[in-house]
Amino acid sequence: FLTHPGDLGIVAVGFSGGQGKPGVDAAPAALFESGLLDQLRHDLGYNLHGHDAVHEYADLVPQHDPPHRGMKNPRAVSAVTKRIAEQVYAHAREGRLVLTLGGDHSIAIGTIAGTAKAVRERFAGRKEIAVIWVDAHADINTPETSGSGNVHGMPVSFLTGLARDSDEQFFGWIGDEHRISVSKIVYIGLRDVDPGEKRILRENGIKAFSMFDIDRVPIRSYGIGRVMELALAHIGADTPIHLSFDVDALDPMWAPSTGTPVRGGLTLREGDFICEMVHQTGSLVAVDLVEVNPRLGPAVDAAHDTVRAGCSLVRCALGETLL
Ligand code: B3U
Ligand code: MN
Ligand code: MN
Repeated sequence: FLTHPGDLGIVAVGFSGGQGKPGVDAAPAALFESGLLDQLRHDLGYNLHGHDAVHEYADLVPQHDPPHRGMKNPRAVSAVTKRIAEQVYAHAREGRLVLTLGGDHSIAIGTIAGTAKAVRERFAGRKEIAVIWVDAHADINTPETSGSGNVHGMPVSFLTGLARDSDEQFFGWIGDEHRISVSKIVYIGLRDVDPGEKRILRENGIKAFSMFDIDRVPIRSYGIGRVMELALAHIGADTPIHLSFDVDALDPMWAPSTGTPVRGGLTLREGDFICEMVHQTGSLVAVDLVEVNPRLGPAVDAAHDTVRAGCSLVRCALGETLL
């Protein structure tokens, strides 16, 4: 009801400044090399737009970028995410479903800001997007609660307005039209949440399904099927959905090549199922796949396996398993 079925805008982001490990910027090229674009075009039948370039945003990354409020590379991340917001907005305004391939998770500041703005405009301010954030981490630190200073651990706090800065060069460009309310976020897959983040989640009543909730042991846990029912019920019908999928939500068994792997995660099948359920709603307006780092991993096959898992998640979100 929202997007032109079949038109897919792609934003390939070769950026790693939201965290410290190089290589996550090489993910879009690795996903393309493994055949993702052909799968989307030929197997799923999408018309692709914007897929011919991997953006590196070198013109936006300053030589000297000292910390601000403890944030590392603050000017670069702010400027790059501002540009990504414009790119995603431009696709969404044309009625395209938007697929963003990261890059680290700081880029979701841009992708979600872009879809939030486009959906507000389309519905004359009467509709807000919901965000399904699939991740081992909550990424809701403020600059002040963060222990690492890495902005990929902060995107949700900037997007909800829990963190703000009046200076344009430090995310001051984020306006009300870009923001989402805390009631419209649902987390799935959490298992490595900082003490300060737990307090933020609790104080703001944010809906979160941890790995405990997903567990297959039928004691107090729901299992992934019930978790998805509850997550989608929380969002409500007829709400445009932005799916932001951090590959580290998957167990390192399936996605070892990522900056901060955490054991005890989702199986690939559970990850695919989340994506399938979101696709089935018919309300999907944007998908992010982030934190694939083909330069990391214990074994030779690690990067290959992780890229394959990433492609699978994207295909499921875009409707591959519909018969
Ligand atoms: N919560 C920690 C660790 C972390 C967040 N996101 C990832 N790791 N991938 C932090 O740095 O804020
Ligand atoms: Mn993340
Ligand atoms: Mn994560």
